[in-house]
Amino acid sequence: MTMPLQNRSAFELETAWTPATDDRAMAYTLRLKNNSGATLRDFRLCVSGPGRVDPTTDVEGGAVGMRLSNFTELLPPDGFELESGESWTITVHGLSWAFKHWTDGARSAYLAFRDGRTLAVATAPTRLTGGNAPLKRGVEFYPVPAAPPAPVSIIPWPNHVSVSGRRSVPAGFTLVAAGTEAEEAAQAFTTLTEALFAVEGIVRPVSEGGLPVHLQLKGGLAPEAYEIAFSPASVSISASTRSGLFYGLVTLGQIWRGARHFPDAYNFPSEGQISDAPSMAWRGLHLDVARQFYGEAEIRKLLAILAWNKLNRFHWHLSDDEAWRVEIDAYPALTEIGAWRGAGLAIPPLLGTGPEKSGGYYTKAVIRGIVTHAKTFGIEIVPEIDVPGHCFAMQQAIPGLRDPQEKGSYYSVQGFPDNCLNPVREETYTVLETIFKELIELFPFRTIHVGADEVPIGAWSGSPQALAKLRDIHGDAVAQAHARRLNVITNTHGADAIDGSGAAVLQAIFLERVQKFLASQGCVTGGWEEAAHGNVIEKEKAYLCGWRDMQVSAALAGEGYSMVVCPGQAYYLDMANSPDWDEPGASWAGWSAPEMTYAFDPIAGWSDTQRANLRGVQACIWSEPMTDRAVFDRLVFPRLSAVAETGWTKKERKSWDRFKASAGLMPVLYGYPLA
Ligand code: TNX
Repeated sequence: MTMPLQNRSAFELETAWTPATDDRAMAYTLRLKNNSGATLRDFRLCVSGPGRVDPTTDVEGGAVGMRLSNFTELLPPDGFELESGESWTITVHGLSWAFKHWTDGARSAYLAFRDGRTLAVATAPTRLTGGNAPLKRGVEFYPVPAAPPAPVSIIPWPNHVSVSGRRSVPAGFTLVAAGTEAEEAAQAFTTLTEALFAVEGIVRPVSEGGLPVHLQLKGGLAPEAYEIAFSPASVSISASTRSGLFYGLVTLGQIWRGARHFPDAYNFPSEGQISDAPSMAWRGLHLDVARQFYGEAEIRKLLAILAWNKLNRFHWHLSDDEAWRVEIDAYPALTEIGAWRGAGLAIPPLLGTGPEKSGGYYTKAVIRGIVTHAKTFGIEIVPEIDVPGHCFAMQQAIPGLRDPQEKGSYYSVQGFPDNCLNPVREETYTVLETIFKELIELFPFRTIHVGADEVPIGAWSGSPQALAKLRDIHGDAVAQAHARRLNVITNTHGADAIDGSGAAVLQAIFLERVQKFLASQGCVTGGWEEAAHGNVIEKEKAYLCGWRDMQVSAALAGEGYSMVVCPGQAYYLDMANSPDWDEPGASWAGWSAPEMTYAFDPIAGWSDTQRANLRGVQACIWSEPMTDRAVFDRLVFPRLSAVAETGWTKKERKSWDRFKASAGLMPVLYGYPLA
């Protein structure tokens, strides 16, 4: 069919969600409207977005064609023609999980034809049947009250504040640094304020009215601790490290911004002291750049935002089923193939990306620059290569990884087939060790996160090599039981619990070897909590991220694992802000309003022994619902700062009212206003 030059609305897709009731199944309705002026025939409608059509579902009005995770082709009946001005309606009655929010449904759609051509379809956000509330995206507005609970604006709140007096707000600060550390801290703060608030001129010369700020090292303070002393004519900051001086400057910058922008509400003190130190050593943010790609500029600004929140770890999720994002010299195909999605490519459009080739990766030069930039801001970067599960993209790029005799299929919770590296094949380790060596050279923090999450219970159940190994270790019965899992779809409604299964035994073989290898290179190994299965990793050379159930994190801490806690129900910033349809975001772990994230105590009820194994806290941004940047803003801010305050401020000094009164002053990544 030849179409005239298209404008985007020649084809439109409207989708609607009707929840199940006692007497009616769920219904996900997709209505394709042809406004093109020509008859449409011989086409497939391709959609993607977080929600997934159940492989065994009933579909009215059409059929399900090719399907991979959330990419779905919908096929009209044979010989079907869609006249201009007409609509084609398909109703799907089975999904892997019920929709809850407007970002759950199709976020992109296109028409595909036999000759490989595609045509864009304008895709409206999914509507809740009967609902018409405006859909939320963009940054929530947190007004500064006329009389805030605290006289100075600081997030995270310091542990001792005793300031008084009031002076007119200085135009900015002139940094007076004594010694290398102080000079570096002054330079880092100048870079930071330029990245976040260039026009404000927080750092400025005396000739422009800068108030002198003296920076000096002083012995005896904890690594990130600092002290600030105010006097009418100057300020001085002392710390025992460069990071401490830098954090003192951040606090001072925040006080200044509060008083500068809201002079009637916030104060710039003329007397008194602040002395401060973090309560947790690891204060992190995890970002998934596989599901959606974020370019260098976005990462750099995000790192500046972390620094302004006194967060000091960036966990960079560089690989997943949907993409591979880091340049590896030994395997150029990883980025040539694995970094891109599109119609006709090895990885189809997913999670709202369109038919055009889209995606990207970080070159080694870009990574080196980002690592240095982060270090300037006191942030260490932990790269994650998610193995042995979540490897669909990697396997597309390096096809020989599968056991050649392997047959049948198993599926991951996100609906990817056979996405796990095989633990009993030497090729797996040859490839991985090569990749890790290149990563170690790029990331000087020498901490490598290896994922280990969400391996399906049927993983490797069709691999003769894996089954033979299971038989060797645990006997025939265990191997046979595992073989019976082949082609059994297990986890469409949630991740499999694999503890004690054949898959867990095989995963443990893998992790033991990978962790030993990383230790031999002088590296700490990070893993998600499932890396504890089989209890094979050396605890003193590893840490785990506890993400599902806080009891599991507490128990693992009790067993001696060093824990970073990032509970899905409160610290997963992809979860929606409320249960309402008009909110964007995911729902599998529930929802969390900013106040709930703020109030959440991740170590409530932990014993002293368990607390001794707490490394810290981490917010996690998973990117499935981040199909537009305004959604990112809505989901991440100010909950990121809420987690930061829990990591820094002692529990008894936290106050939501005080936090809320300053939250509107914190920087955001894109700055879309709430719409
Ligand atoms: C679970 S958390 C996952 C991710 C998803 C996330 C979405 C974890 C270790 N695995 O693959 O992106 O849920 O919330």
